[in-house]
Amino acid sequence: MIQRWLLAILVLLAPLAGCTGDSSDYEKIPEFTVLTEDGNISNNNFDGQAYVIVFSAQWCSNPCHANLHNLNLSVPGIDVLVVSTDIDAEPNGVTLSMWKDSVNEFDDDNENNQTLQYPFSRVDPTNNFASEMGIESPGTVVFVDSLGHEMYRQLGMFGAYNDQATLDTIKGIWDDTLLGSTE
Ligand SMILES: [Ca+2]
Repeated sequence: MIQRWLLAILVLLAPLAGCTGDSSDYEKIPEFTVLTEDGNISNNNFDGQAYVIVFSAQWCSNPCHANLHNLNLSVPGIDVLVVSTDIDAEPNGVTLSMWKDSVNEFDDDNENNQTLQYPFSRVDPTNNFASEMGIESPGTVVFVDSLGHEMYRQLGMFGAYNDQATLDTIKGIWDDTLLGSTE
């Protein structure tokens, strides 16, 4: 009787102990391939380095534009992959490069006018990376450490465009991502 009771507890605890496949509290993001106008990008392109994935879409201006520009204002030069969650290659006729242009125009009237160097991509409809991540809509930012663990997930806006507290928050998240998960 006692043994059966113990077994039940162990069965209940097993998924909690083994869910990440390693000793980290953070889960690895799934293997992925996304499509760009110049070819595919996959996990392998970021082997051994921390990076950020911005899930967005051609038709997402708020919070997506401010988040993208705040990322580059806060931590310029880091690797950021922009992914459209729309399975349509050109929603409303907007290509990936047209989309990138419109994101870059967002701050053209500001003193900190930027031209983002991030690759703009879209999910592969036959192997939808965003869905695998549980992301069904744009406006989500995921920070990935050098071992491929999801360290932080931002839903919606970090904060107002070019707001110093917001930029400091992003910097803190990135610094934690560089430190990585404890193994
Ligand atoms: Ca600009």
